[in-house]
Amino acid sequence: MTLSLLAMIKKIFSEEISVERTLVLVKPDGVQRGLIGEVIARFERRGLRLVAAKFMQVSQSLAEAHYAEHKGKVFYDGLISYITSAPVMAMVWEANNAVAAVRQTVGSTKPAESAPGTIRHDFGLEVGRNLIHASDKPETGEREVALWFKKEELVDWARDIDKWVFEK
Ligand code: DAT
Ligand code: MG
Repeated sequence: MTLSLLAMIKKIFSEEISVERTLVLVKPDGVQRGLIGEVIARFERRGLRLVAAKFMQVSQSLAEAHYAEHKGKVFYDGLISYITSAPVMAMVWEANNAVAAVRQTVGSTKPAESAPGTIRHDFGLEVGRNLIHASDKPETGEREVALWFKKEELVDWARDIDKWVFEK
């Protein structure tokens, strides 16, 4: 009896749906290589909903705030100079369980190890030129969206096709 109750609880949690927002950046190499449209097309066709977008030059202070968790690591200085070296396309995408879905489409951190069909695999070779950023956890998504966008830049909207993408 206790076991089946546990199993039921597990099942409920594993199928839990949460509407999430995730920050996506087309990094300077992606912008320079003309891949903004390619990246947007992949998320659009997967069914995610665009909530905000801006094309911008990243300041030193924003770069440092965004990558604070990596301060002190050997690649930190290179990471900051890379992200501030040319404009980025910053976006917020929304869906049920958006964070995991977007990370899956993005691929793993090192392009050489990411799965075929992912953005990092299909367009990249090196970790220091991995084209794209995506929030890694729902809490990170919330923090990063708030860091990069003002509340009034986030557009709450529904699409006519939402019922054909989302079951609930
Ligand atoms: P991700 O971008 O997949 O979330 P991360 O948060 O661990 O990866 O690191 C942020 C960025 O830092 C990553 O996109 C590229 C760079 N980076 C991470 N690990 C690295 C490493 N071992 N050598 C060089 N750059 C690295
Ligand atoms: Mg990360």
